[in-house]
Amino acid sequence: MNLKHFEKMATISLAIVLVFTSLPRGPTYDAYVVVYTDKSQYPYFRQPVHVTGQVYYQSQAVEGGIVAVQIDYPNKTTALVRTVPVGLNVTFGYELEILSVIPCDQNGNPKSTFTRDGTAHFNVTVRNNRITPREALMVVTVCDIDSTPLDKVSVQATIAPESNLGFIAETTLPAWCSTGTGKAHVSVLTGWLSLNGYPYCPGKSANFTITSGGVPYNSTAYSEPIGGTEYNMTFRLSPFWPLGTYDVRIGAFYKGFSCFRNTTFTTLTQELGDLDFDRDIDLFDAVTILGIYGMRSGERFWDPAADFYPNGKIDLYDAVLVLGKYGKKY
Ligand SMILES: [Ca+2]
Ligand SMILES: [Ca+2]
Repeated sequence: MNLKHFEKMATISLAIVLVFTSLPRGPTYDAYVVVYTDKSQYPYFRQPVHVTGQVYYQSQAVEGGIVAVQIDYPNKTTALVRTVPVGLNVTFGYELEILSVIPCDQNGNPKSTFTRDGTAHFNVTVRNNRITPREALMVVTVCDIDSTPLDKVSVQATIAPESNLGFIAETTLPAWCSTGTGKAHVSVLTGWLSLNGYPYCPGKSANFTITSGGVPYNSTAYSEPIGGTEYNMTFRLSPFWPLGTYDVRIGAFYKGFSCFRNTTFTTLTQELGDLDFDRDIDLFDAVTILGIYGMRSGERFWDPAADFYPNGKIDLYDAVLVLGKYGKKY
């Protein structure tokens, strides 16, 4: 290229840059996503955190998007990832899709009941529908019946064109988790949301049963509202999560557009036994725990926030903790 030609090219390039930067920019022509948590601060012991929001396209809240939610601990490592739909109509032609999530043993044989303080495996199959390879981050987040995250496993891999990729995720069910119907949620992302990843496709979940070693009992699985232009995701603060500020990272995908948003919430100190967070342990707290005495996880009046010695049951240990602090103020 001679110098004259270069100068001409440079002028043309500059003109193109000027034209593009002078076009109207901002939400009117872009997709964007908003996110809210139901509170900005939560008492730390096993409170539910509701994450909600909307995806906008051409200034309208739209249905049909998919939203990945990543919750990061105060130390910036990731606690959980979920992908939730915006409304019911999410049948866009996705590059990748999750074909199946099957609870199984370590060899992949289907198995749906697991014992607390043990492991649970999930056989996941993801398909690349495109004619070129795709790099994918696949995250399995396991929750108990109270939506308390129990474990998270991630696999990063290249999926060959028009091929399936299968893997078996091994997760740990802690000794304290609630028994009953748990869920394994699978997300397939372009990358971690902290690196501007977003979901390739809708998430997929599988139910399984957690027992304490005895005969499983019937419990009702939790569900989240779907429909309209809102997305919803609920999880419960784990009893052993650190106090501090958590990041809520959102990566949304709508008809070829990706968009991002972050918010935070903080967990607060709480005296165990104070069920109404009014900084004392009084008659109200005592009556409340005795009123649900004997309840098991998934039953009608079950409240994991009163399962102070977590075992999926409101029993003597929980009641003694409250009654033993009767009259205490903090
Ligand atoms: Ca109280
Ligand atoms: Ca208990």
